[in-house]
Amino acid sequence: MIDREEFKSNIKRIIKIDFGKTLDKAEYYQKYNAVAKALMEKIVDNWNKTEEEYSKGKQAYYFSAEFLMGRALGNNLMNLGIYDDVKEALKELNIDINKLEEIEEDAGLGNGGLGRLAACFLDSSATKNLPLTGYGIRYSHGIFKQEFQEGFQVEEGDNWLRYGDPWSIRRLEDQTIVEFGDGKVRAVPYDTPIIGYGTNNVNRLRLWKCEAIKDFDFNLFNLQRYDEAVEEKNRAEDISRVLYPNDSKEEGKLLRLKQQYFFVSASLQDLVKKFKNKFGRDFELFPKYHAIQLNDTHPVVAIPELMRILIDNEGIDWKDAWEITRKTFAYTNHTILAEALEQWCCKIYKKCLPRVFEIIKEIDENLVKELSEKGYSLSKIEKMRIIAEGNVKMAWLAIYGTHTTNGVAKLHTNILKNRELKDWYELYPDRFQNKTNGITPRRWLALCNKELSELITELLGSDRWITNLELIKKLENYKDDENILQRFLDIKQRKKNQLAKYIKDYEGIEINPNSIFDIHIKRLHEYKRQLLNAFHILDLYFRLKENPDLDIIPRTFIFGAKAAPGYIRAKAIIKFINEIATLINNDIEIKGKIKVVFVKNYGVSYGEKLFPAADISEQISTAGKEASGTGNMKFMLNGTPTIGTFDGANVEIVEEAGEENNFIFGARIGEIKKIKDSYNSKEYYDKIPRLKRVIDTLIDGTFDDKGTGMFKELYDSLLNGAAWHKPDEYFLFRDFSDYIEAQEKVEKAYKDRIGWAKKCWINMISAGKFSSDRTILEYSSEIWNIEARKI
Ligand code: NBG
Repeated sequence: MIDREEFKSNIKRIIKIDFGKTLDKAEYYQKYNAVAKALMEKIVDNWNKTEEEYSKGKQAYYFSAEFLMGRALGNNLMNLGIYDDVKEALKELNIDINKLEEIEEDAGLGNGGLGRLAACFLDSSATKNLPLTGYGIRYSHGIFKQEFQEGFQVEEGDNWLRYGDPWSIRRLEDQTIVEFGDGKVRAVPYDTPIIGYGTNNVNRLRLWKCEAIKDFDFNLFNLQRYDEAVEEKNRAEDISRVLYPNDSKEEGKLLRLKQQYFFVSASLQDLVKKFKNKFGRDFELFPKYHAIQLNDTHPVVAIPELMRILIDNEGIDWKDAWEITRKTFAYTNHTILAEALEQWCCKIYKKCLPRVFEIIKEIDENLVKELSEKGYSLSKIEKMRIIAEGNVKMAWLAIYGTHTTNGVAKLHTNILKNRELKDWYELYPDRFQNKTNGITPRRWLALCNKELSELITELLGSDRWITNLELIKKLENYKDDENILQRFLDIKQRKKNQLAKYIKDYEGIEINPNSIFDIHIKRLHEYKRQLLNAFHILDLYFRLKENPDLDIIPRTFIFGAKAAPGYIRAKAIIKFINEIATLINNDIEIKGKIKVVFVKNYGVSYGEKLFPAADISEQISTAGKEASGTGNMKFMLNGTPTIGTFDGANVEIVEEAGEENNFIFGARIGEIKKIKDSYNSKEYYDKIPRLKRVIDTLIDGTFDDKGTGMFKELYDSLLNGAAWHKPDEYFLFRDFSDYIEAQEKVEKAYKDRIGWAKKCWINMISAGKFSSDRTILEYSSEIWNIEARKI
C-alpha cells in the first residue's frame, strides 16, 4: 500500500528538483524518472537493512559479463505489490502508466539466454531472500538496436542512458583502481536494487563503470593539444563503453580481455576490502563467507586474480591461496559449441596482464605435476593443459580452479560429462553437477500475462503460485473442463489481438489475429536453425501456389532475432527470411493464408508481448547443440506447446508435460552421432524434390540478395561445405521431412480447439519445475551453501 497523497506530492517535488518545472509542463520521460525516484526513496531503507542482514553470514556473488535486465518500472511496481495503487495515483495526476512503462529503455546489457538467466537469478534470489549479489559491467551501450533496410539488418548504438538511469546509485565512495600492463583505470560502482516479490528484501546488482584516473591533462590542454588532453579519458572509458554483441562466440580481442579483467578485479577488490574490515587477515574464513559463481568463462580470470591479491597483496603462500581460491569459486558452462570456448593468445595476456599471466603459468605447471603423478600419458596431459599451443584455455582453468562445474540442463550436463569434458569428469567426477535453467514467473507470467495470471489466481484461490510455481500443478483437474479451457482460449485470443495491434503500430504490418501464431524468437544462429523454419514456410507457399484452395488454417510466422554484426551467414538468413516475407505477404493469390513477419529489434520487452500470444513455440536446434534454452520455458509457462527437437531443456519440458502435448521431431543425439561421419546432404537434396525446390530458391533468382552473394554462400554451406565445416553441418536436410510432418501434426491438432486448449493447459500447469526459484534454491544448497535471510 502507498499513501497516495504523499506519493503524488513526492512526484511533483522530484520533478521540481530534478527538472526545474511543474508536473503539467514535464515530458513523459521526466515523469517516468520522477516515479522511479519516488520508488527508490521508498525502498532505500529496506535495501540497507537487507545488506546488514546479509552481512551476518555467507553470501553468494554472481560474476557475469552480462545482465539482460529489460525494463524495471512495471516489474518493480508489481514486486512491491503496489502496481494498481500507483496506477490509480498516476491516473489522478493525468499520467497513463502504460505510456510510462513503454518509455523506459530496456537495460540490454546482455546478448541472449546467458544474460537473461543472470537477470532471472537476481529476481529469484531477492524473492527467496537469498543473499546473492550480481557483479558486472555498466556498459554505456548495451546490445545494438536492430533495424532492417531492404531486408538487411543494420545496427545502431544503444544509448540506453540517454534519459538518465533513475534505478542506479553511483557509489564513488566504493571506487577502486584496476591495473593493466599498460596503465591504471578507475572503477566506479553503480548499484541497482533488485526488489523481491512479496518480501521486504532488496538485493543488489553492482555494475562497474570505467573512468580515467585523471579527467584530462591540464598542461596539454593549456598547450591547446585538446585531443591528447582527453586521450587517457577516452581510452579508459572505452573499456565499459559497449557490450560485445556476440552470442556464443569468443572474440579474442584485447578490449574484451580488458573488460573481463576490469570488472573481475574491481569486484574481488571490493569483496576483499569488506572482508578485511570485518575479519582482518584471517583469510581461511574467506570461503566460509563468500561463494562466487563464474557465469561462463568470461569472468574466469577471477581465479588467477584472487590468487594475485592473496599472494602479492596479502602475503599468503601459494598453497593456502590456492585452497581459498578453489573453495570460493564455482563455474557454469553454458555451451559446448567449440567456437564459444574462450582461448586467449598468450602474447595478449602477457602484455595486458603480465602478473596474472605468470600466475596462470604456475597453475598450469601444477596441473601438469598433478596429472603426471596420477600417471597420465604425455599426450593426454598436453590435451588438458591450461596453456597449450600458445593459448590460455579458459574452460580448463575454470574447471581446475573451482570446486564445482555445472551444466544448464540434464542433457547438456551429460554431454559435458561423457564427451566435451570427459577427461575432466574422469579426473574430478565429484566436481560435476547439473542445474537445469529456469525463468522468473514474475516477469514471464505475472507481469507479461496479467489475464492468464488472474485466471490462475482465481482457480487456485490465491496468488501463492507466483512465488511457488509448483502449485500450478493443482490446476490439472481443469484439463477436461471445457468452460475453463474456453476461458484459456479467450485469453490467448486477447493476447494475440494485443500483439497484432502492436505489430501493426510498430512494424506497420497487418496480421490476422485468427491465424495460428507460429513464433521463433531467439538469437540468430545456424544451430538454432531459423533457416529450417524458413524452408518449411517456402514449401508451404509452393504448395499453396499449386493449389490455392489448399485447406489450411491461416498461419502467421513470426521471427525475432538479432545477428552478431560480424556473423555474415546469420545476416544472410535474416535477409533471406525478409525476402520470403516480401514475396509471400504481397502475393494475393494465396489469399492471406500465410504471412511472415520478422519483427525488428527483438529483446526482453518485445518478448513480453510475444510469448503470451504464441500458439506454437519453435525450438528446433540440432540435437546436442542448444545447452538448455530458456525461451522454450517462457512459451510453456504461457500455455504454448513446443514444436522442437530432443535438445537442451526441451527434453525436460516433454518429460514434464508429455510428448503427446508437444511436437517432437528430428534426429536425436544418438542418431546424429551415428550419421555424422558419413552424412551427405546432397543425397537428401536429390531424393526429396520438395527440399530441392526450396533450396534452389537460394540460387535460381527467386530472391535478390542485392549482389552480395550471400544467398549463394548459404547454398554452398548446405551443399558444398566450407573450409571450416562439412556440408550442412547442422543437419537441416536430415530433419526437413520430419519437421514438415510435425508441422502437419500441429495443424491437425489445432483444428480441435478444445483438444488444443488442453495441450496448452497441460504445458502451463507442468511448467513448475522451470521456475528460476527452483534453480536458484538448488545453486544455494548444492553449490553455494548459503541460506535465506529475511529482513
Ligand atoms: C546459452 C545457451 C542457451 C542457454 C543459455 C543460458 C551462451 C554461451 N549460452 O542454450 O546457448 O539457455 O546459455 O544457460 O550464451
